[in-house]
Amino acid sequence: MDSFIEHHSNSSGLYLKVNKILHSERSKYQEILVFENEFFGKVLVLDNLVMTTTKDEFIYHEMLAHVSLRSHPNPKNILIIGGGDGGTLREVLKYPINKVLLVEIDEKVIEVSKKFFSELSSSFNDKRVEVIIMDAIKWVKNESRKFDVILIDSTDPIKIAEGLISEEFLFNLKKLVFENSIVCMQSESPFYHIDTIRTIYQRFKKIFSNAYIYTAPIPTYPGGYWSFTISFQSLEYPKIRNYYFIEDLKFYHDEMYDAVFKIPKFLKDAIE
Ligand code: AG3
Repeated sequence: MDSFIEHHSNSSGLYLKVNKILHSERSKYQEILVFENEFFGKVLVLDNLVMTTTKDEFIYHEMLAHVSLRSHPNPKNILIIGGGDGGTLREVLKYPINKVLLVEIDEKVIEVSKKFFSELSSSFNDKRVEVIIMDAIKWVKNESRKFDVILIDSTDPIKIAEGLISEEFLFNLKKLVFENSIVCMQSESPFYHIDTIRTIYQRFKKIFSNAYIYTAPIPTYPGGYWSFTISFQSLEYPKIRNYYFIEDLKFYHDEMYDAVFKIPKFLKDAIE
């Protein structure tokens, strides 16, 4: 294999030259591939979809974690659904939290990340982290702990992740939130997955009482442009509610907080 292509539609996609394949296996759930690309560094691919790369992972992980964590007055207990590469975990641990629980379906993703993406996965060694290897859709049915912030860091909502945007799952998840908890889900590309975004947005609004969308540029994801859907529940609207000092940020900073919620017209029109 000297090149990798992720098809974004029948006539477009992302091309990456493969310098070297570092790992390739079929886990119980999916095809896992890690290769080296000169420009993006190491690339993690699940079922032919690019999940993260050394060069641009900071954008996705910072934007998923910090917009939510900043919005809560005092985030102490955090839940991450998916996120087996450890990138979101790394960002969450930059806060003075008590505990973060990560529920990942595929332990092989964690293993592979520990081996090839130590800059993401070293966070698994932190004492505040608990990992449960289980399908979150099943797990949520029997869980009763509550969380201040819930981050859903999944693959595209097809195949094994499809159920994570279902009403049933989101209703079950609601048992695990306090009135002022924040729930945020990665919600795909405004260019390629507008129907998915609308579905997530509408369901969030219905189940968690309000929903907002914010976006970020992510070079290796479809359209180079990504969305996140967030609910503030009784907190009602986006606002920075804590100013804990956080180190080592490369993308997110507080001056951009309000701006990321100003979404383009085509996206605004499409979700309502
Ligand atoms: N999760 C969202 C990646 C979706 C990318 N989709 C695609 N390439 N079609 C990323 C997991 C990183 N923690």
